[in-house]
Amino acid sequence: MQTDSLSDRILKGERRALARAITLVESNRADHRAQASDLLAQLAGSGRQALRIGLSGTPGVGKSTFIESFGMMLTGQGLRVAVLAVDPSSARSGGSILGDKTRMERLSREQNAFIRPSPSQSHLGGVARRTREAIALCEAAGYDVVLIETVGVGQSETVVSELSDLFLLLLAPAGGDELQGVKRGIMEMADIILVNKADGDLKATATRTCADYAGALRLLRKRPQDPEGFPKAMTVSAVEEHGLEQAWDEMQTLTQWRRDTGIWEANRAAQARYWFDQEVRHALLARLDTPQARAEMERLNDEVSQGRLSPAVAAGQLLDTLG
Ligand SMILES: Nc1nc2c(ncn2[C@@H]2O[C@H](COP(=O)(O)OP(=O)(O)OP(=O)(O)O)[C@@H](O)[C@H]2O)c(=O)[nH]1
Ligand SMILES: [Mg+2]
Repeated sequence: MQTDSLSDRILKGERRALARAITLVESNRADHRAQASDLLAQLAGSGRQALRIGLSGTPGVGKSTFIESFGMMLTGQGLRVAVLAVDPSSARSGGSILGDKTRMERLSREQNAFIRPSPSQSHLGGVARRTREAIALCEAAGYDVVLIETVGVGQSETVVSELSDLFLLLLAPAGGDELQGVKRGIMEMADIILVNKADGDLKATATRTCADYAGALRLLRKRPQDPEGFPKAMTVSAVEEHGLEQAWDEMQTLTQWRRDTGIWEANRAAQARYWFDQEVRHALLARLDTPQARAEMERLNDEVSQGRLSPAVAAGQLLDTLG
């Protein structure tokens, strides 16, 4: 495959080239990895940056519906929108991916939109790297907004928040009891909480839920990355397309403030350091996963279990053989 022409086509914003490049970064084949690295290196100088928006929410809260409505609103304003999904677990079946395609039917037909369903599950480190590289490709292809969706299952929120400039938490209207159900750590990551389904019979409950979360957010420790009034909670209806423009206004206000204060750049720099650290750890673990290392570990295991070596000394010997 000629990565040269592929990079040209990506820079021109060709969606098929972008899709092919993402397939390349998702591949585990060594020759594909090498091509992907070349390609990313060629595109690194494009200087293009998108607003990266992470979006999390429990199954059925309306993530797909929201992305479709919100994405349509953005493309309606002339913006180019890419949608990526992070799914580190096997929780999502193939059926849901098909479901997403039908749910995002309008957006998937939109010229200025690019939708990439989540690749099949793998370990979190692999997913994070592939998503990071896919984001870089979307930015080089000139997308203005990259939406990164994840289903709220715990660890994947951390990955997504470490990949995004803004983190949205989508919640459903609920009684007061369920407020406790959102883990504090996830609340602390949110820049904006959107209580979806604020329509029809659910509208009053959604308004109440929103007020509850607004109260809960005020109780959290103030974060340096927030101006007055953030993080905030708002109601939206993805189906009736209410509140989407207000939500977008708030996202832009927050982004502008963070850019003006230098927090935006500092956040990206901190994320780069975080991923560097993660990559080093993963690479070190991968070295334990070779036949030689496994055989050596097996041998040392016996020594340790028979009391001939202490665990610490055996570990030291093993690490020495890794070089
Ligand atoms: N009333 C109402 N229903 C909504 C709204 N948004 C989504 N729904 C409904 O909620 C259900 C789930 O919506 P999805 O968009 O598939 O939710 P999701 O979060 O993507 O779900 P998963 O992909 O399974 O995690 C569907 O029946 C939607 O029609 C809304 O704003 N109002
Ligand atoms: Mg969905």
